[in-house]
Amino acid sequence: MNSPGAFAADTEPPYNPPLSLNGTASLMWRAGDDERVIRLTDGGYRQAGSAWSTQPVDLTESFETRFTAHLRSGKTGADGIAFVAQGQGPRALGGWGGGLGYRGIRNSVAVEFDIYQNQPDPSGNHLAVSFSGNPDRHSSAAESSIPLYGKPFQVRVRYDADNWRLQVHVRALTPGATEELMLDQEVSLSDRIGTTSGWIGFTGSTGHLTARQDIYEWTVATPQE
Ligand SMILES: [Ca+2]
Repeated sequence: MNSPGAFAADTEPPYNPPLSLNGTASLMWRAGDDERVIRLTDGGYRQAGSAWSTQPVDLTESFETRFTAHLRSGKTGADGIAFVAQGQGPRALGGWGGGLGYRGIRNSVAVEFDIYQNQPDPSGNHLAVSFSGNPDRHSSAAESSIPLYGKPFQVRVRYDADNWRLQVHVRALTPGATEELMLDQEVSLSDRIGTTSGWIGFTGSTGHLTARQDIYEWTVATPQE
C-alpha cells in the first residue's frame, strides 16, 4: 500500500515524516534526546496552528496512529487540540478559540481533545468526533477518563476502513495506567471527507485563556491484525 507508507515504520525512531506547519505551529526538539515535538500553540492568546503530513494518505485503508499530547500552562488553560483527517490540503488551518484550529475546514473529520467548555461542549475535559469543520456539533462525545490538561497523555486512534469504525483510546502516563476506549464512532473517512486521499495531522488553538500544546512520539502504521 502507498499509505500510510509515506510514514516511517513504528520501529524506526526518531520518527520524522515531513510536516507542513501553519499558523502558530512549530517544530522543536525535546531537550536531551532527538525526539521531535510539534508545538501547535506556544502560550500566546488567540492562536491557531496546524501540522499535516506533507503527502496525502489513502483514506480507504485502515490505519492506527499513536501520539503523546501535553497541554499545559498555568492553573487553567484553553482550548485544546484535535487529530484531523481532511481533504483541503497541507495548508489547511481553521479558527482559534473554541474552533480548536479546525473550525471551517469543511471536508474534515476531527477527533477533539477539548479542555475548555464552550456553549455546546459537555465539559471542559472531553473528547468528541466532529464532521465538516464544525466543533459546535459533536457526532459523538465523551467525558475524558483522565485529565487532558496539565499532564501528558497517550492517544491511540484506530481507523478500520472495512467496517467504518474510528476508535479513540487514551492512557495516562502514570505507572500502571491502563488504556481506555473513549470513542467508538461509525464513519467512513473517505465518504465524509469526499475524497479517497487526504491529509492527517493536528490542529490546536488558544483564546482568552492560553496553553502550550505539544504533540510528540507521533506514529502512523498499518494495523497489525
Ligand atoms: Ca471547547
